[in-house]
Amino acid sequence: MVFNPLSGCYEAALDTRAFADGEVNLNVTATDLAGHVSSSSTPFKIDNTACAPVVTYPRDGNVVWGEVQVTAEVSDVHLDRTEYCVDGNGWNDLGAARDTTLLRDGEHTLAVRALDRAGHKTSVFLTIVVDNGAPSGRILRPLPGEFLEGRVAVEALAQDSVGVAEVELNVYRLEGDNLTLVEVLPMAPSGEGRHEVELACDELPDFTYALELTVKDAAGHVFRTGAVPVNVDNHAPGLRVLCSSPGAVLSGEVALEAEALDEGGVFLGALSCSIDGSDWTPLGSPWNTSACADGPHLVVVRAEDGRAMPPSGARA
Ligand SMILES: [Ca+2]
Ligand SMILES: [Ca+2]
Ligand SMILES: [Ca+2]
Repeated sequence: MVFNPLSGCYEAALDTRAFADGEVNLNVTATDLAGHVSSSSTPFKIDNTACAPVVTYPRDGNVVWGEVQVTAEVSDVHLDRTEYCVDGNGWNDLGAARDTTLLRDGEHTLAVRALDRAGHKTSVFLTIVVDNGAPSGRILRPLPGEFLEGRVAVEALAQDSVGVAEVELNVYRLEGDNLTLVEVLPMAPSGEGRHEVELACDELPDFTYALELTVKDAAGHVFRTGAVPVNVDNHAPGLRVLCSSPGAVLSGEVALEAEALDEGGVFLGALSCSIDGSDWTPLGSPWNTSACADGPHLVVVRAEDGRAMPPSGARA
């Protein structure tokens, strides 16, 4: 060591970078001309390395909701503290949970910084996506109570302030108030929030069903519409005239009777008849043939189901 007359001290430069970070002892020994020796030891800390925080949650681009606990790993022998900050609005201790419901849904900047006792400070920045709002949606078509047959395009609107992750159509068989799940169909986006799927009504027994839309967002929030009832009817009713046969000779008062059946037996409407092209009247009232001229007449009996399928007729 070299004596500095200005400071009155012996001095020597010490390059701490030659030592590992940590606690060290500095020993100084002084020897006089007579050979007397005196020494002293001074502990001190060396820290040449800045902290490097690694954020373990949330990760860059993660969708978060509710209360979030930011976690990070920091390796530093003289770590002072680790803090985080959202959108530059004040630093919080890493142990303090963040209530994301106080933030608007969407992208935010999360900064995490670690400080050591040597004054090193390192920050990392990442983007988080806050999503606390539930999605919404509705079935655009078919309409409630609509009669369906064959292959039907079901169209729905699904929306979320951040993003829709999944849209499904639940198909239930509807008996009274009882819903029995028949199938779940994933719906594909078709632009501007619209989603579509083809419903194979021709593979379903004729009956009343209920359609329900399920919309999920990336945060796992689920929205369900109410059940929309629809009627699947793929078959026109069948009809058999009981009172007469084609070409029969009739006289006096004739009771026109017929038997109608509809697939599933659920959508059969009233029977009606028309004589010689007259207006349709309910079947059941007797036909007084004496009011008609002798000779051939055309009797058409009609059965309708709820969908008002093209009539199935029988003639006499
Ligand atoms: Ca350090
Ligand atoms: Ca949402
Ligand atoms: Ca039918």
